[in-house]
Amino acid sequence: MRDHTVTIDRSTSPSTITYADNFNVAVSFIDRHLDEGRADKIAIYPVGGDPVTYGDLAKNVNRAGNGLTALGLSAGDRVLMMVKDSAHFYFLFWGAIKAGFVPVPINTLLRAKDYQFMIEDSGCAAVIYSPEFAGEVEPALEAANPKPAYYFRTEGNGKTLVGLMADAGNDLDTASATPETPCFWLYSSGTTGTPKGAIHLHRDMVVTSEQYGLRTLGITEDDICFSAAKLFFAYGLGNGMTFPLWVGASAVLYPGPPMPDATFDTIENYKPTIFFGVPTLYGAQLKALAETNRDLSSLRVCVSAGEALPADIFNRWKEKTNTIILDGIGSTEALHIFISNLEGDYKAGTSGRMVPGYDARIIGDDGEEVAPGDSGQLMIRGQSTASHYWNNPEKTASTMVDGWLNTGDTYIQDEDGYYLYCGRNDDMLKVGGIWCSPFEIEAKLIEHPKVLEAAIVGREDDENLTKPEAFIVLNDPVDANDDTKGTLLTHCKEGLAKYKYPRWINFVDELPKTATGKIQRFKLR
Ligand code: 3UK
Repeated sequence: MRDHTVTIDRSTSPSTITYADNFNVAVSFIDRHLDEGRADKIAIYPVGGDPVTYGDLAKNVNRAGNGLTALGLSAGDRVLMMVKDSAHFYFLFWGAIKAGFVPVPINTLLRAKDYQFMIEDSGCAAVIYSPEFAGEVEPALEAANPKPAYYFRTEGNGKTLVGLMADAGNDLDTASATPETPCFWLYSSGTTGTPKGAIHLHRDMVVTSEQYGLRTLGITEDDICFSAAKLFFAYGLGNGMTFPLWVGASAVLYPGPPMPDATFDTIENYKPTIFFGVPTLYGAQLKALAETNRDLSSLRVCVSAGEALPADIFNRWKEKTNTIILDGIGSTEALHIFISNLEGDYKAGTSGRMVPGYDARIIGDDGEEVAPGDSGQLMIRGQSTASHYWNNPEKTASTMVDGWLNTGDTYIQDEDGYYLYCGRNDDMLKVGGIWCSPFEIEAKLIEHPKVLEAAIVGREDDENLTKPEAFIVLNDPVDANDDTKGTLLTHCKEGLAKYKYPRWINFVDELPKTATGKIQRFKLR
């Protein structure tokens, strides 16, 4: 095989992937398209900006890589990027990889103290950020000790990425690497503790793009992908960048907050064929669609991840838009979705079946695989999982065990073989000695037309026994009264096992959530 190439055999399931010994993944995702005649095809539609062809993309990736090299970075140096969804994100990410540096996309919704932690923890050589995030990034740089050698904005006055690229050449030698060389990091979202840098290898994006993007979702060159989840999430990175690039398709990038109206405008204007969202957004979009009609007819399929998609949202979306939402579970450590529904094989309310190339085990308290139909800890194995956490041998040892990744989730494989999410291990409740899934109660409450969102946490009763407590956001705040409480209690008692109804109901204006939109139940406890 030539240097930096990969061969794929699709006659097998999973696809059989063979890498050149000297393999830099930037060649597969960027340069390959020039050889395959796509130089004039649009790779990126930045909303409000000029489209970027595959030819422009390859050239600008080279310029960014040359610019970073000219700064004086050394092989393996980390480049933290707080960059909005834009063509610059692509240029910087791939330019760094092709030149032998390690990009670290960072959540742009965080605060200065989070950034300071990541700057110090990563020991990065450079921090490059969109001007929009200067208000949080610059105080972090000010406070950081040690400071990175280089830090500047993507665009604007003074030293910038744009300036660096303008002074750089169009040709760049590809840095040597192997499929197992560290390629990029992602900080895990840290619902419970400090963020951990998950180290991903050159092969990881190939695996997710091939086994999930192509084989599971069936993305083709003719698709246009639009991800409401941002590129700095592992979920968005696949949806909005690596999956379309892998097959020579196109991505629509929206730089702002993904509110329902903005996502609808983007869909109407750019006519994407695949939309990637999260359950909370689908819920908010459905609420908006009750008042206005929007043309979503370009969509052939939608995807949901990040938290379990309630069957009720699946059903209402299907009724309203005539498209299905494929729920799948992924994680930062696995890089993308490893259990998923398919267009031709789905079951609402479940995460679906294994993605080709991944294995799962559901483990009981005794460390052994549980009997079919019983719940336990979900462990998964695949070729895209992070090799380790940066500077965190204890977390690495407890999460990555003998090649298996402990997801931290409780799952059941149902009688039809679909994987059913039962909650985070730490969120599961024992009620009357029986496991009780907070998610199941929430899904029941959300079914009710008066309920917008709901969260269930464990609360101790007079006898110090844990019982479920509900925090509910109503569609209309005027319903916050005892009548509604009674209605919702009856609704739960009718639809759930007896012990599962919420013993307390609180109406709240909003639920505490992580930047990724997951409910922070620990804050409610
Ligand atoms: C939960 C789900 C039920 C689950 C992610 C797709 O969410 C992603 O990564 P994170 O590291 O969180 C991982 C955890 O989130 N979760 C995710 N999806 C589902 N629970 N049903 C789902 N469909 O607790 C998991 O362990 O933020 C999602 C692709 C890439 C990702 N990184």
